[in-house]
Amino acid sequence: KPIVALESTLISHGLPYPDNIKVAKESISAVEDNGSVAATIGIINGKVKIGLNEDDINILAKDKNVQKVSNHNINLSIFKKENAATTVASTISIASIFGIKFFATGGIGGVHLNAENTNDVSADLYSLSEHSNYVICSGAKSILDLNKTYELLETLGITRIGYKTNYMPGFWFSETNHQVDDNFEDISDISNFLRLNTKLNHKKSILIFNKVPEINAISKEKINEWIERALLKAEQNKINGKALTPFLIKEINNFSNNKTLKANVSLIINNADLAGKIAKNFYS
Ligand code: PSU
Ligand code: MN
Repeated sequence: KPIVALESTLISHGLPYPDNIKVAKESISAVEDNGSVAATIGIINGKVKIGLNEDDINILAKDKNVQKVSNHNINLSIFKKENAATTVASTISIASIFGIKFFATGGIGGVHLNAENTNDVSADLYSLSEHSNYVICSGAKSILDLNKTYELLETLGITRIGYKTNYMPGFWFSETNHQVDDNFEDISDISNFLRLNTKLNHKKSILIFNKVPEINAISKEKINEWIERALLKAEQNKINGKALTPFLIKEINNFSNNKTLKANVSLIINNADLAGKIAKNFYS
């Protein structure tokens, strides 16, 4: 069936209330308007749920104690019967168990800036290489070292294709200077390629890059300025580990007068829409 998995960390930790509720709901509608089925994944009272309902989404969007779980700590939230939101890494781990191939998100995690000193590399990259999901995203988040992220994707055997783009997108900005492995101009060609991959039993994920809608794209120069300010603040406040990504995004939303938030909202829904279209085409 054309099922598209959606993650929940962007609801709990990526976006402020009430934008997070709007994005969660509109992403589901975007998938379903294309004839596919949306399955938002998260953990409610220690139970993994595939297909969060409105009440579940409200909990993850509003409750202050929601944990952010990746592959290393998801077991603990289940054990402690917590409410928890799944990242790209843990969402695709769960989706894979149940044979859900498609997954849409905003931007994946990756190699952080200054990773040569901190070793902070998102588990998203390794999870993508351990599973064979088809992931629609706008590249990796702008706050990361996108050069190193691009290279590590290649090293890990993850195919990077563009939908109407020759370059890997930069999340809030349209294009990095990193060439995609191939650019596809239409959805049926992407489906054909993914069908072949399924036949080949290719064991790694495939990233399908979709640019932020043009009217909400921000210049790379502006973004880099905000990132520098946010990184400085993170260092001063000794923010690290799983708190770093949400902290940086929040700070930059402030610096940008919510321009980045607007871009983030629009690209997530746009990616859900494309995922709904590709999944529908793939299974028909
Ligand atoms: N995309 C967004 N906002 C987010 C995230 C992605 O637009 O908040 C989340 C995803 O859940 C991703 C996670 O898996 O950030 C990466 O966190 P970390 O760098 O700690 O691995
Ligand atoms: Mn990290």
